[in-house]
Amino acid sequence: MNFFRKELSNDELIYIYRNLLLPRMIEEKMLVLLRQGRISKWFSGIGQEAIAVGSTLALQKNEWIMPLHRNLGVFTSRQMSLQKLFMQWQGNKDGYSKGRERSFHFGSKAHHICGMISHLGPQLALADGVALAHQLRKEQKVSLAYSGDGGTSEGDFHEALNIAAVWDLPVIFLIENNGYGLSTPVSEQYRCQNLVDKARGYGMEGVRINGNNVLEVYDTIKGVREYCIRNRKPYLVECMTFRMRGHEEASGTKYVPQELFKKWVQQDPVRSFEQYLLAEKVLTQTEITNIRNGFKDYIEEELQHAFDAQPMIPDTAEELRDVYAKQSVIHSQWSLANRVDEPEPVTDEPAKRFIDAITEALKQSMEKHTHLVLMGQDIAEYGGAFKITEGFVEQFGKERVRNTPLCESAVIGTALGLSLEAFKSVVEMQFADFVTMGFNQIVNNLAKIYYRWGQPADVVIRMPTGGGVGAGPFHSQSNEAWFTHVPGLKVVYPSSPHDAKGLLIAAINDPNPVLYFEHKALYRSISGHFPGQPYEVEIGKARVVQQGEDITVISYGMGVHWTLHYQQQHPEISLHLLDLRTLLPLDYEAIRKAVKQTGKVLILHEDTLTGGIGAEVAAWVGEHCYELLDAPVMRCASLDTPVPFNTELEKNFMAESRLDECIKKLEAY
Ligand SMILES: Cc1ncc(C[n+]2csc(CCOP(=O)(O)OP(=O)(O)O)c2C)c(N)n1
Repeated sequence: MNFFRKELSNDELIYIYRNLLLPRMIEEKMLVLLRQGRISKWFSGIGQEAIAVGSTLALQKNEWIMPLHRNLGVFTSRQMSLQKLFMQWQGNKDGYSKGRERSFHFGSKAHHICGMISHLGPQLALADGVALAHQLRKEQKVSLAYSGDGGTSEGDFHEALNIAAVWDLPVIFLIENNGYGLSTPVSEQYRCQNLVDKARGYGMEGVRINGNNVLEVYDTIKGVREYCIRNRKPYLVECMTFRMRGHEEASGTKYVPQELFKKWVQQDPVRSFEQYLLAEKVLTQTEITNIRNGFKDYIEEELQHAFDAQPMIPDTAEELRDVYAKQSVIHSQWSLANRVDEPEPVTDEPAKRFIDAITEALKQSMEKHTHLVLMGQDIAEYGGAFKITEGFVEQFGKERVRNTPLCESAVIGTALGLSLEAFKSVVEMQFADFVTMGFNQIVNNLAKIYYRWGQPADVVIRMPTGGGVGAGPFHSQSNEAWFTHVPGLKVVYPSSPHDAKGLLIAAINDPNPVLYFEHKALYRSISGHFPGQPYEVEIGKARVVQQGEDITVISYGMGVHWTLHYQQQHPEISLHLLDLRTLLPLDYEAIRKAVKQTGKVLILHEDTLTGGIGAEVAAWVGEHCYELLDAPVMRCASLDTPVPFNTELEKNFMAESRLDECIKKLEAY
């Protein structure tokens, strides 16, 4: 292997060598511990260390890296505490994830390392978000994301590279091509000759290098970093390497031809560099032995601290508390000062529509938070599919009101990346139905990141939802229940203009990921009075819409309007109506009070019956309010079918068509 030291001094070469050697020696120790059953699982990076080490050393310490499962060298080159790393791998409370995450699935804000999730691909777009933050702040910085050769087949790889190219983001995408994705050879993974050929298709530059040569990696990434900053562009680097051990230790290497091991052992990154340093007389054999012995002692010492760590004592309250990030002090002061629980009739102003409330909340939030970015398809000059952001580009500029390519997953990932750099964002789904394309980012990345390693996901996803407009199965769904099952998310669903404004402002102020459902059929069909100044409606608080004596209806969204309409048509019955407003977390206190009011409960929603949020509320009422009930809890929901297109079929589908029947049944008890 040919090494070119260029301007590097002897001390710098030794520094690189030490960084390269440490992860190798840690791993060798880990393999022993694994055989002794003292750690559970290990993904080996032996043979690939030059990539993680060379690229990390080429970056500034405050530039974000999105490493994967074979990148121990990233963590050690950022000088993370070794005993804490060991505790992390043992699942100890004092590791980097309080024992909540395994192997390399953790991050550290202090070290600018973003924790991967198991799913391969989603981390790439987070690098886009970080780079966008740098671009908006005009900082001379890059972000760096890794992918394996297998990971390049994921749609997320395509989406992330495409966004970075279209938005001119300074991101280094680095592929570690080690020949296999678990047992799948690259011949069954892609058809282009080299993976770097893909760069051209995205309109970016790329280079293919020897990933086992630490100086080549270091020098290339240094140069690429300067290119990305100077030209404000992304870059693709393909590092050729080889995985010397199994995918993970238990899975073996039977499927790999022996000749490949023989070939690549000659290219070992640590041994080759060591030989080069000896030949160049940068180090003597004795000095190398001394360095190795020093590391050996260091590893043993740190390991002993980890072994001495206290055993885990689960604390349920702490576990539950750490699912959500707390509001910052400034925000919560602001929120309290501007909290309006009930609509205040404003007589000197005309009533405004539901859609105007959303626009107003967005506009006032954009004015308040100068680091808030809006992203979505056609939301800039066009104003969005429903014209909610019309005129925003003129007021806030295209940098903060961003049209996106069609790639929901990468846009949500970008939003999370922005949040790593303390930006807020609101992502508009053109229709709530299309959230399926970004589902993984929401339920696995956004929802879990705070619990896993304490990083908030300060993102709101706007979800134009619901049917009743003859739009068929893919523009009419109610999919809120998909998300109410996911710890870490908040789900809000206003039914009035007042709540639409207050809940959206609260969602944007909240540092947690919030799904904000806005019913399309309410946009222009209902109006109401609400304060002109910014205010919050507290997330997690239901509201009694009307007092009644005969039957309690617990509902939200369109169901609230169906109930009010029904009440108008049936003055002979007195309905007590509770609007949940927030579906996660639920307001159990308000539910209990509402149950107590009449003893007869009907839960009404537009969503389909089976597994809807109504099922959860019914179960809770049955379990906790049994003695308050005079009849079984009933649910009125839409049919368990997709939403049909034909207007008559759709009417028949909707819960409203069975409301009278349900109320009569309950009344008869
Ligand atoms: C989305 C997704 N599908 C499947 C897996 C299971 N899996 C874990 S690692 C792996 C192979 C990855 O290969 P590659 O991207 O080349 O990285 P390498 O392990 O070789 O470093 C697979 C299939 C996963 N983690 N994520």
